[in-house]
Amino acid sequence: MLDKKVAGLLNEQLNKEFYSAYLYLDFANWFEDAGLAGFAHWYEVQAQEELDHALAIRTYLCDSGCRVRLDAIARPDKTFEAALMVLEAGLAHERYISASINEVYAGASEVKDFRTMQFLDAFVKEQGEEEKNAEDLIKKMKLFGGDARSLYLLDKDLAARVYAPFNAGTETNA
Ligand code: OFO
Repeated sequence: MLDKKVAGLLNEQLNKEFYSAYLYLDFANWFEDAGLAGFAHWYEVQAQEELDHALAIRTYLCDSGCRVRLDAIARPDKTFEAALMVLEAGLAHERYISASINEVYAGASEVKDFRTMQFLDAFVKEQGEEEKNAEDLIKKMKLFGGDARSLYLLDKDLAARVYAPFNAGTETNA
């Protein structure tokens, strides 16, 4: 059985992961509308990964004897005038999620819940990678986004992203 506060923090994180999936699908919709199908695909894959994160937390909570609560998912309400703004919002969101994961980790550490800390290690690592991916996208857009031909090639490049299931060591991802 998990500490009540740790279980609550994990449940909140689960809902944030569902929101992340929703947000990235909204980004994908923006790029579809802008005619950049490769960027749209990239964010669709990202949304799938976010669902993996949510499901991994759900499995962990269930396996720990906790009742999972699903909250309403807020409607992504940002409007963007340029692709770079979308990418920058993506980086800001990843930084927010990293801070949130760190808070859950700190909560687990406070009550010496080493099992939960170990479970979260994969999330801490994943956040590092996702922040870097978001930063790289911004750099590429700044380098190539101003030229139509280069943007076309970058879009093609992003269309090649392959979905790789997240493995947090839970049954969902086995
Ligand atoms: Fe859930 O991986 Fe980043 O946000």
